[in-house]
Amino acid sequence: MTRNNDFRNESLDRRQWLQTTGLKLATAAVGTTWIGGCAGGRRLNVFNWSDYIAPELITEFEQQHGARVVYDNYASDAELETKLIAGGGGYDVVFPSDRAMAALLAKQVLADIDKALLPNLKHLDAKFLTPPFDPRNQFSVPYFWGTLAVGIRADHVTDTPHGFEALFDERWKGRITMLDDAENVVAAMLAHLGLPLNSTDDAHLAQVKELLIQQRPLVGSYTSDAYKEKLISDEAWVALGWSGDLRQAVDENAAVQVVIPQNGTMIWMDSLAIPKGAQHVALAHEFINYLLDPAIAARNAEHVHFATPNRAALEKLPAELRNDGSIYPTPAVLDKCEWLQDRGAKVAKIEQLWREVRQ
Ligand code: N2P
Repeated sequence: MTRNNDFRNESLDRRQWLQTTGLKLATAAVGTTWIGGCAGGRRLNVFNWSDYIAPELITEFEQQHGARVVYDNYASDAELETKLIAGGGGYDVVFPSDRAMAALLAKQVLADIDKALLPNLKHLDAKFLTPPFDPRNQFSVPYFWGTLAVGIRADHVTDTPHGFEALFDERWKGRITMLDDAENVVAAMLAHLGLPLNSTDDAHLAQVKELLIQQRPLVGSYTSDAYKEKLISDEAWVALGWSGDLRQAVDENAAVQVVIPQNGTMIWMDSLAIPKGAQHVALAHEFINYLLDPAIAARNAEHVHFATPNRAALEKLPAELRNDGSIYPTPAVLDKCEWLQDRGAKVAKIEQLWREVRQ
């Protein structure tokens, strides 16, 4: 079968969005709380994925806007969803994935974005706007996009893989890390098996479960926020991860290489959003608008090495980053990638599978 971006079961809206993105048509644990310096009585509570912003941008924002940023990290959409749905956290800005947006909107836990307060919205590439999960960008502003990829230590794994296969290689027993994320891991495994990565077919999921249970003795750890450091320190030699995190590791240690599976992988986009009940809505908009500023967004992209949806920022990036296929995959590879769909109640099957693998 061919795996492509033809979402046969999806609404026209989603297909149109994917086509508009050009991504098809191109051939198509809560971490440390860190309180920065500063100043003023204004406070912004930010809840973001780990390693997902250039730290100095927080400090600069605090200085420029006379505010104090309280910054917490998380490592999975599930963590964010649980917190917001329980009404906890007191956060003003969060970073849900496309898949999480659907779940959070269904639970009505996000506040409206006031576009009048975001003059820098105009810098976003139109192909990333009006996504199917939020067709008028009423609740979300694109932040970064990327893929599911494999990081390797090329000083040990010398026969460079083309896809996910190194994750199952007995030679790397104990040196393999997997994301601790049911939907992402199952999507990667379905892609590895040549199956549609959104499948919830029982026979397909049974194959995935068997594969993951067979792989389990090889896995050194299941982690969504420590694999970068483990690759850098040589503790891990093969890691399933998100593209930018893996590419950050390359900057720290040239022995690390990023493998974007050439037969296709999951593509995703994270957004900036404001939870309902946020206490600092005006400052949240200032922060979002700041992150959309082309110079700021370019510096952020240079640091995190995820792909920017900000057209003006992209133009500012050094050519070697704009042309880096581990950050911006080639059109031929993108054409084989798929977005995760919101599969509603069927996700329970994937969560159950994951519990059985992780028990
Ligand atoms: C950052 C991971 C963000 C990508 N460490 C997952 N959506």
